[in-house]
Amino acid sequence: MAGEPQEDCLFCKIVAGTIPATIIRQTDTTVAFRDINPQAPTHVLVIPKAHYENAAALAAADPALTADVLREAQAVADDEKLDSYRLVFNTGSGAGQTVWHVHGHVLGGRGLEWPPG
Ligand code: IU
Repeated sequence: MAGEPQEDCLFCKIVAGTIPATIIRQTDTTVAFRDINPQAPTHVLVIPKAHYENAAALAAADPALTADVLREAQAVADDEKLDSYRLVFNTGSGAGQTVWHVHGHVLGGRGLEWPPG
């Protein structure tokens, strides 16, 4: 069923606490944790606790939860004292998505070039 935990999903396991992560924020509906392979001084992933494959699936199923994720991304930026940051939702393997549980990358703390690679 949409939103239900998936047995083979690493981020569902982080939500469940069965694999480790450096969690920096948590709400009833979301978790924010540091990326294990940081690409910037601040690199935090914000995820809904519920399992959706990507941002579009999340938005279609649960607009309020989508807003929770976006609000938490800003809260991470505030906590990290970032006055600018990039929020990225890689969608599809061609765009670099490797984990199929929607996650927003909050990247900041250095200059970020445009266009991205
Ligand atoms: P992507 O957009 O799907 O490529 O992002 C997945 C990210 O998840 C990537 O930056 C990994 O370094 C990160 N990550 C993590 O932080 N902890 C984990 O246990 C695993 C991946 I697996």
